[in-house]
Amino acid sequence: MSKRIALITGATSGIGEATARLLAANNFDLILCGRRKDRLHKLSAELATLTRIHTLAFDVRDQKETTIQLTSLPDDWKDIDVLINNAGNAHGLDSIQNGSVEDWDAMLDINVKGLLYVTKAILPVMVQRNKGHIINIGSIAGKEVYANGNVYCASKFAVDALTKGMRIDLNAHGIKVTGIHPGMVETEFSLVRFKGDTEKAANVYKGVEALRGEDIADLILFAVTRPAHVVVADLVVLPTAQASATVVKRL
Ligand code: NDP
Ligand code: 8X3
Repeated sequence: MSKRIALITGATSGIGEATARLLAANNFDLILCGRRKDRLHKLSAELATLTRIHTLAFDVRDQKETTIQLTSLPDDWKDIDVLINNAGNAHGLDSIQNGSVEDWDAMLDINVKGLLYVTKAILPVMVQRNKGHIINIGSIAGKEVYANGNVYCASKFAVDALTKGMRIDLNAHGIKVTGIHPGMVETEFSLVRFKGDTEKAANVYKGVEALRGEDIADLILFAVTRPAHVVVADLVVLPTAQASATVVKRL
């Protein structure tokens, strides 16, 4: 199969970074996105020995900037085959009565509206070509609500609904849409959720062999390498030690 182009949001860390590494080694040219330019440049330099890399630094909350960056790609980067909507985070873990509006805005603006802004900018070319594949990274938090998860869960339930809606609306255009919903993955996720508190972040994974970014990258590679007539619609993936959002066997 000839090389395809994949765009990954949130490629500077965790699941996105692991996916960039795996796809670079598996016949994909890559557009890597994130806000941290230093990390984008470092990853780009590393992966450029394997494939063509283009980097874009922007904040998915900024609709204007997102649209400008994604619609002014050079001609040889415009035909994006795979869009991986991965950028996102939890901000805070508070009850609804104690939650901060700033955290709520961050989660809804990044995880939901940011995903929509990116998708809107990429879709016209996919629709015109009548082909493409969108992978949305949801979460077990988009399948089950847990204590203090409120707005993060709502944002990931929205990702689940948008994934289903996209699959229906894009059906006529032959565009595949996949939802991948991980449980605990040890990345910078908890560090962001707890605003840089390394101890709280480390406690989340204490006594558990959590998933790694590479485990999710593996599923993404599986989904994007199925034959043309097959779409992986919806995947929930948990560490073996996790039975649900809150039932976790710890050593
Ligand atoms: P990380 O914190 O390691 O990575 C998050 C990525 O998102 C970073 O590359 C970050 O890049 C990017 N990002 C965050 N905010 C913005 C923004 N405003 N604009 C552009 N990019 C942004 O976490 P994960 O790899 O774990 O998270 C990736 C996805 O997986 C998220 O959607 C998360 O909700 C989901 N997920 C994670 C789970 C986990 O347990 N870790 C479980 C289930 C789902 P930068 O800061 O450079 O902009
Ligand atoms: C991250 C998984 O359940 O820790 O989406 O919020 S959870």
